[in-house]
Amino acid sequence: MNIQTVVTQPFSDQKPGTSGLRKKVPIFKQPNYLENFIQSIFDSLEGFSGQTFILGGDGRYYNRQAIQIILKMAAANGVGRMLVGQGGILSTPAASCIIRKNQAFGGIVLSASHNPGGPEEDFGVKYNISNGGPAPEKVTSAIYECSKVIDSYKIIEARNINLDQLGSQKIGEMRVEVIDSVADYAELMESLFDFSKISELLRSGKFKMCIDSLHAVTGPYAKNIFEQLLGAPVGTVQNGMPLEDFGGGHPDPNLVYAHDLVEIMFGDNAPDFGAASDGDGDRNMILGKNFFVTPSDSLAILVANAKLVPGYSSGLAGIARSMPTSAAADRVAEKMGLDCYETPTGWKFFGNLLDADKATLCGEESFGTGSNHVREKDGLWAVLFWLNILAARQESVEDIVKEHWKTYGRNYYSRHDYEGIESDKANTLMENLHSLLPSLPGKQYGQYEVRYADDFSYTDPIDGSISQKQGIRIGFSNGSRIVFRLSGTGTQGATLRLYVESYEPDANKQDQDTQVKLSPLVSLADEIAQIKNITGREKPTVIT
Ligand code: VG1
Ligand code: CO
Repeated sequence: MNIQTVVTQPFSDQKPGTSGLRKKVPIFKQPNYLENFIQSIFDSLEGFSGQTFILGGDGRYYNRQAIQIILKMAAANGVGRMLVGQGGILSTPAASCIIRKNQAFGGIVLSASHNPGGPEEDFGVKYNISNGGPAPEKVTSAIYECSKVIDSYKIIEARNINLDQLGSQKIGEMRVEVIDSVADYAELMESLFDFSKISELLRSGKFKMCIDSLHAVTGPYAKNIFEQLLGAPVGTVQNGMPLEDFGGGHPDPNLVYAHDLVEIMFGDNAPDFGAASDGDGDRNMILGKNFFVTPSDSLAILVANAKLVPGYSSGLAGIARSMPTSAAADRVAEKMGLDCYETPTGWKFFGNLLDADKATLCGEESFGTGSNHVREKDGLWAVLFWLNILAARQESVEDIVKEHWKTYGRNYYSRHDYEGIESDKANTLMENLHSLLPSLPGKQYGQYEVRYADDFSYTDPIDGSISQKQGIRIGFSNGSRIVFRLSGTGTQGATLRLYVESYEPDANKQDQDTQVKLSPLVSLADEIAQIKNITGREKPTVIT
């Protein structure tokens, strides 16, 4: 075996964010940049010699090259066996599934999720631990610490592996198994949902749906599950071929970036059901005929209807949502007598709750929903959950949501993103807000009286770890709330996220336009945080 030890110097910017290390491709392609980070992962781990790891990505530009480098480094670092998705493809939830199924030591997932791909766009690396979930903060901090002092990395001199051919190959002493990217995941889905009932619905001819994979990783998964296993007509999955640049699009399933699907679902003769997922397949957007389901409502509806789904019909241990997610799910949990946990943004915070069986379903406002079946959020899982509910209830998406609001009240909800603002302006805005916090409680702004104002801090109920500064929340006495935080996944400047929520229990007032309903709160958010003044932006980049 020809192991080389290559001398290197640390890069100062390899601190993982909300979900892994994300940078522009030219940064990742600098000599030693990817290598340093991968070596830092191995340096931070103990006891992995001879063990199994999982490797794959969302197929974006640089995926295949990075995989070849990582395979050679893994072999040089003593990994025993590496399972790689065919063609280098693994969706984030499939990677989680495969780590768990094979009791692997961990996995490396190459993705910048919903960020664009291409030679000048984004690339990313995430490390997942043996439970299949994103590395918790203590692991990512350890990786970062290693990246600051690294002086060499190990790599083996070997031929490239053929990533397209299924089966076992060898690099040095390490076995590389190229595996079917879809099979294990599809099998898991089949074990959770009533495939025969869903299939009946999809074949009935009375129900039409459209799935948009946005030229990202879910294409092969969606085609296999919906068109082959469930018998939906060929063509149900659109933009189903993963492309290195996602066809020039932004693989983010929201009303702005999934415009092809939005046009179809809000056009004449719209299908009954529509869904899209993101670059790495862990997000979902759910649409009905001329109807958008907010992700926060979606979580609440899945919880309320879980008894209709075989994998969850025996009951839920509890639920969890990220702090900026609306309280819609809390209202269901309260009625059902379930514990409801509020965590910081990012799926890594759900891992301990899922492992300890404190929560069964989890969700984030950012189009993320999932359960204890894996340790990542899962886009197609959410689509199947919805289809299972639709097949069981035989009602439209819109009727189900409106019925839900009648029972539990409606949490009007919206997120306003200001993307790519200058970092120092974003920091000034957050610092100003921070210093205002003590003076806010009790203050009256028109009809709104501030009940609390704080910077969210979370103590993990399982391991006691504390995560501070997770977003500024201002709550009002009428149940409304505004939240401010800076994104931890962007690669250019800063992204300010403003989350606005207002609760409406009166069934006669649940049909208002969301932006109209929330506009007084949005103005108030601007008044308190001085968004326009400080950022110079007249309006947000994306509203969902
Ligand atoms: C965003 C979302 C967050 C999500 C994260 C990763 O983070 O707000 O809810 O968990 O992306 O999702 P931020 O820090 O930019 O707000 V994904 O689909 O990128 O793995
Ligand atoms: Co994602």
